[in-house]
Amino acid sequence: MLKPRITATRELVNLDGLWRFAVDKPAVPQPWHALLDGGTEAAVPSSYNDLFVDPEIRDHVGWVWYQRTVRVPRGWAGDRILVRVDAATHAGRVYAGNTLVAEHQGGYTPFDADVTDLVVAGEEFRLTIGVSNELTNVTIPPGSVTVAQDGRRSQKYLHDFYNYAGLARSVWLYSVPRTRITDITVVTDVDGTAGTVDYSVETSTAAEVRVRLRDEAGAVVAAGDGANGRLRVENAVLWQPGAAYLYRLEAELFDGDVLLDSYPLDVGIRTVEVRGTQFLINGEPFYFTGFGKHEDSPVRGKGHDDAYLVHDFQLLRWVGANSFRTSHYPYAEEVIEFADRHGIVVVDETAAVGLNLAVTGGLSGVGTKPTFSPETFGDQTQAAHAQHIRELVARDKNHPSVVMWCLANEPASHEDGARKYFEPLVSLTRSLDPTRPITYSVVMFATFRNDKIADLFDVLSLNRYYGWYLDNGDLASAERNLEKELRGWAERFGKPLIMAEYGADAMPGLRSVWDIPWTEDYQQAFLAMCHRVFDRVDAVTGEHVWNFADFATAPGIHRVDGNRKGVFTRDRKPKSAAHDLRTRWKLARRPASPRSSGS
Ligand code: GCB
Repeated sequence: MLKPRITATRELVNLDGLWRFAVDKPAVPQPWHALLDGGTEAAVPSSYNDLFVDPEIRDHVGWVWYQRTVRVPRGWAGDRILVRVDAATHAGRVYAGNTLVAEHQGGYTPFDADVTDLVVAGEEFRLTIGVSNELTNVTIPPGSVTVAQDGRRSQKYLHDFYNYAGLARSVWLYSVPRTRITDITVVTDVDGTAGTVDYSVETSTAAEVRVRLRDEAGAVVAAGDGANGRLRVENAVLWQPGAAYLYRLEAELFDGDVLLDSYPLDVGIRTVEVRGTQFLINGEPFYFTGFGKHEDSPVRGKGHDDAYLVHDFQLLRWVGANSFRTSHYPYAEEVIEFADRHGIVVVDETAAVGLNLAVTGGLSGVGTKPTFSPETFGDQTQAAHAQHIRELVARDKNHPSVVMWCLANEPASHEDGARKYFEPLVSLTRSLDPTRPITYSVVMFATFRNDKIADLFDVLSLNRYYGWYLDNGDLASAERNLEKELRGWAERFGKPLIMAEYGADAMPGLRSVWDIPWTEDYQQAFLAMCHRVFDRVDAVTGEHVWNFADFATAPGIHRVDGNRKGVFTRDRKPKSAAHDLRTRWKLARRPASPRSSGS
């Protein structure tokens, strides 16, 4: 799926700003039939929840409405005109005037509404977007709505981060030519000192395709004719972690000498491969340092914000992180593009968090119902999950920073039914993208003995909390148990292990000379303990601390104004642990530089 861009043949209008806003009231006439007139306005992009002080808006379950008037540029007559919604969390409906033009399920991938036949170049139209935050057993992520005795509806879900909703990313109006490029796929490889770029250009109607590849100085280094082909770049500059280099593929569509459409795509030439217990980028062992993150900030919730984007990447570099995981949903495409340009490696995760009813049983790991069954998460959930994977791969397949797909966070991979559920999703992902390894984040209830799906994946990403949820306050036992478990996974599967989550909550300023959970000192001692273990187990090929920053959670007795496992506070101030990580990852340069490893 191509991101809307301004080119010689395409134009783009950004629709961000203040939109009229209302929560759905079933008794009131359908809001797209008239102007919303309640006087409430909401910022786009932003989650709506924390913008207002009214709990009826914050805790509303169901549809909300955003509306604004849009003028179509007068030069667009004859083009196709589309509205692109970068994200409507978790379901969206788009109306041009009174007409429904698009519906979409899934809160973190973009969708288009074609409004060509409903709008006129040079004139205005009323654009209304409905957004629903409801999660059910057939949505990704899943959840359920409960109705209290007094009729209040509340949303339950199986993950701790707050269920922010709304138009959290940009909305665009854009034009494309009638005969146009509809998609481009590139796959890169390295051949000695040369790089190769296999390209495939899809078009709405058959027409002549020409492509050129330019280096960063703008010089043409390769060119080709036809919708598919291979470009060869002698002495290629590779895209490397920490040293991004992007070529630009210019795809053009011609009718004789007449240019019909043109689209530029940034291309990083690099390879990714799993060999034994190593993760190789450009043939070199790569050791992941970094975090599981969240799109989360005060007031905006999950709203994309370029200032936080720049600052977060500054902090990643400052602390010596070379990578992050998009826990627990695909992030804004701007984030991935930024990673492409700045050489940060990304593990790209779907929004499938909470496919695990075992968590309802607390630490016992036994839920009241099986996770995978027709009554709980069955064929319809799996179909929604498959659609998410298709949309994620369609959006992010050309990004060099994305080195691996993570299909789910902490599914009940130890339960019967997990294999039947995941096997087709693994095959689907491999058929959509045969080039990238795949992983899933393994919940603590799934051990190297009882897990039912680990052999299907290339890399095992372990979420482990020895010293926090287990062995709390007893780091000596935690150290023994963590090492025993990591060795068990390494011996049974012989695959690379990434510690995808390890972390301890810490309240900034709370200090102790003893191992007292919730202090900054304990968070430091906890991380030091984990690092000693990782350095003893060769199969560990990366460490992603949980979490980059404190983040908002659903209300609950286990959280003090949010999840405090951040190494930075929610407003991005370092806790003491941040300095320790910096010493380990950046100043000591161990083990951030590649290690050679056996099993
Ligand atoms: C986990 C989850 C993550 C939570 C974390 C915690 O295992 O994957 O979403 O935030 O634990 O802090 O409990």
